[in-house]
Amino acid sequence: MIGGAVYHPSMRLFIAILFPEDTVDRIASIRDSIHDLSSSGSFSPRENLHLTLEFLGECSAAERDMAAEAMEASVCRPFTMTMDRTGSFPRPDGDIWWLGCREEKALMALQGKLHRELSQRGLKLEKRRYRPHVTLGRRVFSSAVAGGIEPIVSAVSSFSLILSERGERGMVYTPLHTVVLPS
Ligand code: 2AM
Repeated sequence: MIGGAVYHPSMRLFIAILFPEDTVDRIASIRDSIHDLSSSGSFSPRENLHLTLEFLGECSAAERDMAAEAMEASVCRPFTMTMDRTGSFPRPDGDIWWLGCREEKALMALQGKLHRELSQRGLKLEKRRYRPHVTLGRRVFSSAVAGGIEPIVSAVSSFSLILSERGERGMVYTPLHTVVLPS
């Protein structure tokens, strides 16, 4: 205790869909084709590929527990989702490259429900409209051309609360809590 203050450790959290291995293979191969046409960039390692449903930022242990509760309250049936295009956002220090997800009903319904359950519990959330995407690389200088891809259809059978920490070799993501969708 310093000056009467209680020390509350905080952790950077987000909620995401993690993909089955065959989907990760396909996403990684698209990432690699952009990488091969790039002079530089920081590309997401295979184990970090995910679709964020909600970014929570720095949270206390109590907020982490409320987030897990909100996740349990958002349970839905398993569904499929589709990734169908690449895109890039220009940045002066190199572009952000992503894989775009179709805004399908089941995916958007899960995100909407989760958003409401989290905000009802007082968690502070992003106000921007949700645009589902998988980040493939940052600070990328590339001659790759963004556009449509052969759609990747992936089964969603769970979603996870993930701890984000800066490791010696980049970001390390650790699932803390996973909700399995009952079929
Ligand atoms: P991004 O890939 O588009 O940056 C972990 O950082 C995950 O949370 C990433 O998928 C990231 O999306 C997402 N995220 C959303 N808002 C964020 C923010 N303000 N800061 C960091 N990550 C954010």
